[in-house]
Amino acid sequence: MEKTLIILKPDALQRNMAGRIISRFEDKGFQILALKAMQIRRELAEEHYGVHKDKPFYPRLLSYITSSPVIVMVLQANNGIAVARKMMGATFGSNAEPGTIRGDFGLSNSFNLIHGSDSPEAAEFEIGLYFKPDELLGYERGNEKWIYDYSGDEPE
Ligand code: 3AN
Repeated sequence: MEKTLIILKPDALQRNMAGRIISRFEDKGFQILALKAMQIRRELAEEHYGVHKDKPFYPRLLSYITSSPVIVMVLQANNGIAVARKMMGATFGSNAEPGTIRGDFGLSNSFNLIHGSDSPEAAEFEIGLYFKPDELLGYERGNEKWIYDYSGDEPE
């Protein structure tokens, strides 16, 4: 099972799309381990996007992500990082495939609705930025045994 940090960015909330995006992950079978609404402070955004510090789009990225509240979530699924990124689609709505979140909901080449961790290392780092360890819930879902096949050693 893999955890991933998902952020519903300011445009997702301003355009009233948060519920529809969360529903897609619920429908797919992801488990919500943590969820909160917050406004990202500049210092936190700088930590999160530090790898892009020298990119030309960095100042705009920071002002976008801090411009209005976001919803931050920790979601869990088998192979969850790759599955979530596939559901998100290519980085910008203008070229993301229909059927993906960005492909169905956006057109911008800057505002792109959602962030998802791109590796297990990034997920661990990003979850630590936004949540304390005791904010991640551990609970068994009633339908878990129908989301995966648990007849073997690992959920399939
Ligand atoms: P993704 O979100 O698909 O993982 P990355 O990791 O390439 O995309 O970029 C991280 C974030 O930086 C993107 N979510 C996007 O908001 C921003 N970004 C990337 N490339 C550009 C660009 N050319 N212009 C504006 N913002 C960009």
